[in-house]
Amino acid sequence: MTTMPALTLITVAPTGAESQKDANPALPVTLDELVAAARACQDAGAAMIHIHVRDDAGRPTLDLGRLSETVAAVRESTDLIVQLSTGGAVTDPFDSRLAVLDAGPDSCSLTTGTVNFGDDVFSNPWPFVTELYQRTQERGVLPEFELFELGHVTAMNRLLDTFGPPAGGYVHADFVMGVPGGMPGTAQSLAAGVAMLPDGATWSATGIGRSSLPVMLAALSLGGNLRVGMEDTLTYGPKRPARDNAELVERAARLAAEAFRPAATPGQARTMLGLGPQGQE
Ligand code: KMH
Ligand code: ZN
Repeated sequence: MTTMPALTLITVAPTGAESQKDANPALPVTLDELVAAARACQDAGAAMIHIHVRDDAGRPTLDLGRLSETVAAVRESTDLIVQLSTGGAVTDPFDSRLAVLDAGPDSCSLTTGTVNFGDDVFSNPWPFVTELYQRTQERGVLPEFELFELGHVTAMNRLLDTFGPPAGGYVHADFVMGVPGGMPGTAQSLAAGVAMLPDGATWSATGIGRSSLPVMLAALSLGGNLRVGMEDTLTYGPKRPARDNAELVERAARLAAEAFRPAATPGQARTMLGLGPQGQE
């Protein structure tokens, strides 16, 4: 029988690259809004934050100055593990996505393959994936393998077989489920993906839109960790907009506590993921 982990790592993905404030005014797009959301989410039980930044017009950007300023501001105000998106928006060029590591995050997302993304394509060709992975190894940045479909698990395993383990030795993955074009946000597909992970890997899962709650419950029952936030869903339930990111984190922490796997503090999460103290990975 599989032993359940004692704690649940909760990651908040507060902004993303796809939504605008007209869809939900609580979406944090300025630096002040992002830092306020980060603080509230830490208080609610988050230990890690997955960050996309916006420009002055609220559009997604990978501007390095803004990314660096954001990493510093979130570290100044919280103890959260700071993860920057290297996925960016579907329009972002590969060189800007690689340069995200120059902003010095604790962790970065790393999607291991291309996937249809609604009407668009989220492009992750193998040479880009291998270059990004090797840069994380050189810089000592923890990659979070973002897996949108089962083939991405195969590609992650190929990456590990070819280039060896991540910096720090821990394999951490996140199943992003229910994207139109990716794997469905169901317990069945999550169980299939988890069965393909290497021994000892830690993982979280998130369901886009209405698959948020089914994926959360399935992840808890399979011993996984949780990602929630307004990057993935702007609603709390049917026809009920989310009050803010903290409300989504509060629910995740409540369900984790009910499963007798309470939310990990940022310090406990750092130990779970083999990270050193803040800013010293
Ligand atoms: N915005 C999506 C195209 C990531 O952050 O690494 C990609 C994404 C994944 O959100
Ligand atoms: Zn993202």
